[in-house]
Amino acid sequence: MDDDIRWVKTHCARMDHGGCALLVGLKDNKIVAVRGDPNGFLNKGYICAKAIASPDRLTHPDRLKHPLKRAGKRGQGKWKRISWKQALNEIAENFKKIKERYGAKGVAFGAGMPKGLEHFVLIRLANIFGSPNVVGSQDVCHAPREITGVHTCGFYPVADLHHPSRLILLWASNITSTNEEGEISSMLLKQINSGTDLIVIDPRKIDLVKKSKGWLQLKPGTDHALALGLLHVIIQESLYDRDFVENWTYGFDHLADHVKKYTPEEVSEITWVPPDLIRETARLYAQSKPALIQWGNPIEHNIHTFDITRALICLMAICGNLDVPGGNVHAKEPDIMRLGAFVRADLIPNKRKEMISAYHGVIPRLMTVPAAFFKRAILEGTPYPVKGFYSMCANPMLSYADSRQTYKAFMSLDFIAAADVFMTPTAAIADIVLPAATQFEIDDIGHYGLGHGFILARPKLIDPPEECWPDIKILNELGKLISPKEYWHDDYHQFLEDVVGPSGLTYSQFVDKRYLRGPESFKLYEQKGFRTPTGKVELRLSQAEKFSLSPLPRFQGLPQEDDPDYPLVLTSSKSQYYLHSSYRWIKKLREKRPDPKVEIHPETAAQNGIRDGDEVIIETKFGAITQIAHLTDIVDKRVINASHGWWFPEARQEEQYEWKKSNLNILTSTTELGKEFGTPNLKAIGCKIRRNEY
Ligand SMILES: Nc1nc2c(c(=O)[nH]1)N[C@H]1C(S)=C(S)[C@@H](COP(=O)(O)OP(=O)(O)OC[C@H]3O[C@@H](n4cnc5c(=O)[nH]c(N)nc54)[C@H](O)[C@@H]3O)O[C@H]1N2
Ligand SMILES: Nc1nc2c(c(=O)[nH]1)N[C@H]1C(S)=C(S)[C@@H](COP(=O)(O)OP(=O)(O)OC[C@H]3O[C@@H](n4cnc5c(=O)[nH]c(N)nc54)[C@H](O)[C@@H]3O)O[C@H]1N2
Ligand code: SF4
Ligand SMILES: [Mo]
Repeated sequence: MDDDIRWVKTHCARMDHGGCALLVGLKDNKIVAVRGDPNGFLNKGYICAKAIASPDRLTHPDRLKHPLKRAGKRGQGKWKRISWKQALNEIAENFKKIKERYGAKGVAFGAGMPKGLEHFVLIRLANIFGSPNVVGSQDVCHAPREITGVHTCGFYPVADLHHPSRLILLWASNITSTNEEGEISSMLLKQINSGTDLIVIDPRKIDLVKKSKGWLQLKPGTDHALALGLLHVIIQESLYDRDFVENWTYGFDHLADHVKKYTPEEVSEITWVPPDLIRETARLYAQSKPALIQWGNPIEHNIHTFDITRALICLMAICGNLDVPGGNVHAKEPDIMRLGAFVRADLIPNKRKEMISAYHGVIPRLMTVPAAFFKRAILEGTPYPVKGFYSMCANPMLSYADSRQTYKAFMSLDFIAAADVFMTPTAAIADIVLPAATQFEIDDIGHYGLGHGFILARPKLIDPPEECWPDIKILNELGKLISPKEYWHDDYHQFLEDVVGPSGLTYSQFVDKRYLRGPESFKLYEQKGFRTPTGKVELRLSQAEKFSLSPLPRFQGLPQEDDPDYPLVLTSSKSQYYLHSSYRWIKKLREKRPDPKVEIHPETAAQNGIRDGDEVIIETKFGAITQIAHLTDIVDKRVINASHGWWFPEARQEEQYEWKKSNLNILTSTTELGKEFGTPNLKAIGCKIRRNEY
């Protein structure tokens, strides 16, 4: 070992939701090595390829290093370097001008996947400025799970991998690639290696199928039908937890009556899963105690997400798996500042009525604006015009459904500011671009606000280059210019102290401790009841009519009806080497996955004259893109699995880096949206394929 290297501890971040404890080797203000920390609370030494490559983000020659102002027409790729003072003043002037003319709600604040504490400082800035419009990716990422959970059982039921389970139902979660929201796959593997059964519910034969007792290869977008089929069997065969159902649920008879029609045979027709496999899975889930559902993102990628998540929580409940160790639990937060207080929710008491989504009648408690409604406000002025946008840690040109519409909407905005670490298709059409300092260069707190019952220390280890600033500092300084100064700190570090303050620790003591975890207590309902209007798990929602929600989970058809002109079903999954649209510019990662690949069954490929490695045109009713064929029988003959998040940093900036060529969201649309969350169909879309003949 090199004696000059100093090893320090932190947690990995911003390559996914983060969570693995790391040992980072430092030399001369540079990171020279990254390892998994064997003592890590979540990972016990595990580390992935993205984390090993993560220091390369910081030293890339093309990284943004100075504030930039658009010099030519929007999107022309011409920039002028300006000072931070000028950049912040220009943003402030534009936002104030829009506020005067259209009200504060005419400015929207956007963030993508929550990456760290800045996500909540951004919400705070919007609240203090007076805008109810924070645009997030929540409509397609976790809000359906979390908010449906709150309505059904009073909390967000998180898979508890910290205690032994008898069975894990891995439902639409490719955890060995995604480790989603800190559910680190090494924890799950440890359980399986010590005897926990695994059932995989995925249209693709993912790696973990090898270790599973059963694999349900369902048709994409039919999860609600499958879950209703499982409920049917469990109730019909009286396999449910009678004590729990009797004492702690509301509306069981309604549910029982309602699911009678979802027989395994009926459900099999819809889902392609054989009826006996549906029966066996239902029996195994009901009879293994405790059992947990590790649920993944595709349950939130179609217009029926509310029905899917409702049905899954009903399953957890009637089998007695809610809030028991090794089940799906209410993770209790440590003693830290409450989110509402941190973001100053009190300053905007009418937010729920004033935000863009109120007009569309979304489910109560959805506090970020779905992207589709945000774009309608820009393009149609419904319910009112939006003219300015601050984009941070996000790349909407790739991540919002219907990228052409996103382009059109953004090009018609009066003013856009974007903070990023690298130029992106979104930043390329902004008016001001701000260079952000990022993981390893900033003091940060991980997992705040995610509902997993812990926060992680991510201290600054090295200095950022040139003029890069932490997002929290940018927001703190911008806040002073566009809103009353008393809500902002002299030194932005105070925000970190504010969060950990109630625990009695300073930020630096928290760093020494590495993480804070809430108390491990279960079955809190036995003392206090469930935090729902009836005090019970609401299998039938008692206030459904009041909020125009369906009282019972339904099957209302496929996300998109079958269409013979588009005979294949398009789905997608995240790449293990990238985070959404990020980091195609990191050489070590690009070498591992140089192209956007689309998985096609060999027979389907042959029928369409496609060979392995061919460039393939994928076409839906909404658009066409090209990706590279990868022939594999891990997908069904009727399904293709395409890559998400592709743009080409090596392409020309004035063409926004070929954002249309392989971008999955050229194939999606916002014409049909789920009513409760404004969720578009990102998956289960009819498509056809052909070889690109040039
Ligand atoms: N079709 C389709 N669409 C999808 C999905 C899908 O599966 N299919 N997935 C959806 C989901 S689940 C999500 S969460 C969203 C994600 O949507 P986004 O969050 O918009 O996607 P990212 O590519 O992660 O964009 C993050 C940007 O943040 C920048 N960045 C990284 N670190 C920092 C930092 O410290 N500071 C700043 N200022 N910037 C930083 C990166 O360079 C990158 O440009 O996409 C959604 N869209
Ligand atoms: N490497 C990496 N890690 C990530 C991310 C990333 O971009 N890259 N993104 C982060 C974010 S923001 C999120 S939200 C999570 C998402 O991570 P996951 O929850 O794992 O989501 P996906 O990778 O989109 O899909 C998971 C699995 O669902 C399957 N699937 C596709 N369609 C369907 C369907 O209709 N029904 C069912 N049952 N299964 C289906 C796919 O084949 C895939 O194997 O990962 C986080 N971690
Ligand atoms: S799984 Fe996620 S948190 Fe863990 S090392 Fe990889 S990128 Fe980092
Ligand atoms: Mo996400």
